[in-house]
Amino acid sequence: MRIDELVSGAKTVGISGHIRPDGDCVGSNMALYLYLKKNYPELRVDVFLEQIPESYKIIAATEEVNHDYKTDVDSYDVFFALDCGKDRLGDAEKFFDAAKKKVNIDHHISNEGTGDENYIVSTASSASELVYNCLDKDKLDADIAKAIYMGIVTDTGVFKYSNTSPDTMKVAADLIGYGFEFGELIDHVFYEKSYVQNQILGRALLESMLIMDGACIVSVVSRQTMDFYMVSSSDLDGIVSQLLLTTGTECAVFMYEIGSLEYKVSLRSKGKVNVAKIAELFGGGGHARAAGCTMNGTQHDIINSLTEYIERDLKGVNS
Ligand SMILES: [Mn+2]
Repeated sequence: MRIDELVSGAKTVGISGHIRPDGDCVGSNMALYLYLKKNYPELRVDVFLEQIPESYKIIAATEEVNHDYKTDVDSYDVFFALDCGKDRLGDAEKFFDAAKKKVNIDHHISNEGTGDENYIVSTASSASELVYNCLDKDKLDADIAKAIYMGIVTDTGVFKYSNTSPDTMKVAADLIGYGFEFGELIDHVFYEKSYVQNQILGRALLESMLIMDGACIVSVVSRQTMDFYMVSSSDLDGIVSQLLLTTGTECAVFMYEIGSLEYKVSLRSKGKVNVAKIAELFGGGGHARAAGCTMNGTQHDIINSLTEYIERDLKGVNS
C-alpha cells in the first residue's frame, strides 16, 4: 500500500484511530497526519481522536487533533482507520462510513479489514510500523519518524514483546537515522510516571496475590482507590507488566473497576498461557501474550472464571 497513491487527487483526508487512544494509535495517526501536512500543503487533513494521554503529547502537532468530532466536510475523499477496524473508531465511524475511499491499516488479528483498501498484518509490531511501510522514505522528517517510533516502542514494550521482529528492528534503525532524541522519548512515554501513577502502582503491587502456586499473579484496583489517588484508567498502564515481572509467574491479571460489578481486565503472559484466546471468550481480544476484555461480576467471580482457563493452558490441556 502506498499512501501517496491513495491520496492522489484527493482534496480532503480524514484520519482516526481507536477509542481511548494508546501510543501506537497516537503515533500512527500523527505520523500520517504530519506526513500529509508536510508533503501535501494544499490538502485538507483532519485527524480525530479522543483525549490523548499527556505523555504522548511529546509528538508534534498533537494540539491540532480534533477531539470534538465536528467538521464541515460531509464526505472525505479518503478516510484512514488506523490501529483498529471501523467498529472501534467511536465518533469517527460516521466519517469513515461516509468517505469516498475507506482505508484500513491495522495489526489486530481480529480485524479482517473494514475498508475498501486494507493493509492488515497481524504479525506486525504495530500500526505505526505498517504506516511506515506505506510512506515514501524520502519524504519523512524527524517529527514523523519520532511519531512512528513512539507507536512501535509502546506496542512492543520497548522491543520486548513477541511481536518484535527483525523487520521491526530494521524499521526502528531507519527511524533513528532521521535524528530525534529516542532515549528521552522512551523514558517519557514508557518509563516515566507521575507521582500518583507510582503511588497506584505501589498500591497494586502491595495488594497483589499469587495464585496457582505462584504461577499467576492477580491485582485489583477499585473505583474507590482510583478516586482516592485521583487517577484515571490511563494512569494504570504498565501495572500489569510490572506484575508479570514477579519471579516464577507465567501469567498476570490486572483489573480495575469501571462500573458497578464491571471490570476492565488486562492479561499478560510469558508464553504458556494464550491470553488472547481467554480474552476472546469474554468478548475482548489482543495478542497471545497481551490481551484484555471487560467482564461483569464481583472480582472473585471474574478471577474464578479466568483462572479456569489459565489453569487449563498451564497444564497444557489445549496444546
Ligand atoms: Mn496497536
